[in-house]
Amino acid sequence: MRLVRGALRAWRDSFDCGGRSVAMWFPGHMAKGLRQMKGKLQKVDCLVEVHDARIPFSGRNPVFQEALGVRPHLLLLNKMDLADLKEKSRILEQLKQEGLKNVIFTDCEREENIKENVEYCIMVIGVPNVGKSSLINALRRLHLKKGKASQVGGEPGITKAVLTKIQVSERPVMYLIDTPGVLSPRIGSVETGLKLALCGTIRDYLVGEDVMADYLLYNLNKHQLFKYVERYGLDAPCDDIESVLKRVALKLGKTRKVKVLTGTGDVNVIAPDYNAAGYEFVRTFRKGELGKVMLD
Ligand SMILES: Nc1nc2c(ncn2[C@@H]2O[C@H](COP(=O)(O)OP(=O)(O)OP(=O)(O)O)[C@@H](O)[C@H]2O)c(=O)[nH]1
Ligand SMILES: [Mg+2]
Repeated sequence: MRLVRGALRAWRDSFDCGGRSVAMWFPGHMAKGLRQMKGKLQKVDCLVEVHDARIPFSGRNPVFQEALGVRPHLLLLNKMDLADLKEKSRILEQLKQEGLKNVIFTDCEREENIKENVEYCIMVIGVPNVGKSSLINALRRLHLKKGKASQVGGEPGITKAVLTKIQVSERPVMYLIDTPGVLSPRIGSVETGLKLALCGTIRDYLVGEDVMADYLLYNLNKHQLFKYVERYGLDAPCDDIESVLKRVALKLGKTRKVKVLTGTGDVNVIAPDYNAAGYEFVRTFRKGELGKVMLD
């Protein structure tokens, strides 16, 4: 009942990025990766661009189209298990208007959702941490029953160079080329940057855990995803990040003892560790435990 009342409350309907600017989010290995990708293009029949299904429109790299657009292009929206796809047809229609007709949704943590490809040598491209290497490993496991060929990890920048081709199927013989995630050198807006950061595509410290946690809270409330209320023992949904992180910190024991000097002597007070709480909040969201989202 409390939740329903909360849901009728007015939440922020836009997010104040507080005068932040789009920081330098384009490390050197990405420029090198893009050069290597162009160099391999002659041997490639088709491109598979992997992107995060929670942000089908935000943060895709236009440079891929400019530099590699001479090959057929398939857009694979991965991590569908974390995305709210109620409006899938709207998303597909809008992508079609942008010229993207070949779009499939996948979940690389569960193999049955991986569609079969019929090409021979395919380059897998996309922004960091969307699941390019996971896709290659999952296809190889599925078709060849073979173990991991490409390293996977929960942080952006795991694959640092264009790898040699990896076989993923026997009939037809098919190879995939794994590539490093390459971010757009021109990220449109701070909000796009925040979406990319929440999806784990940009390193957290470049954006700041505090603003990411606040942007997450803004999104959860906007979409009335109130799982966080019960999980962290709040009385009702709340749009104030400091109050929420305080509850997160107390619930998870992320607190520090701080000595406070008063007129009558020193006292120890328990102070919440807001940074640690913010990190936990975002990490829990990334695992899908605060609900499925659509950030675009
Ligand atoms: N929930 C969910 N997680 C996924 C899925 N696919 C990949 N992941 C996770 O996403 C993270 C990134 O996966 P990678 O395969 O390393 O991503 P990448 O695109 O190769 O990343 P870079 O090499 O850094 O560009 C890992 O923690 C994977 O376990 C998926 O379909 N669903
Ligand atoms: Mg990788």
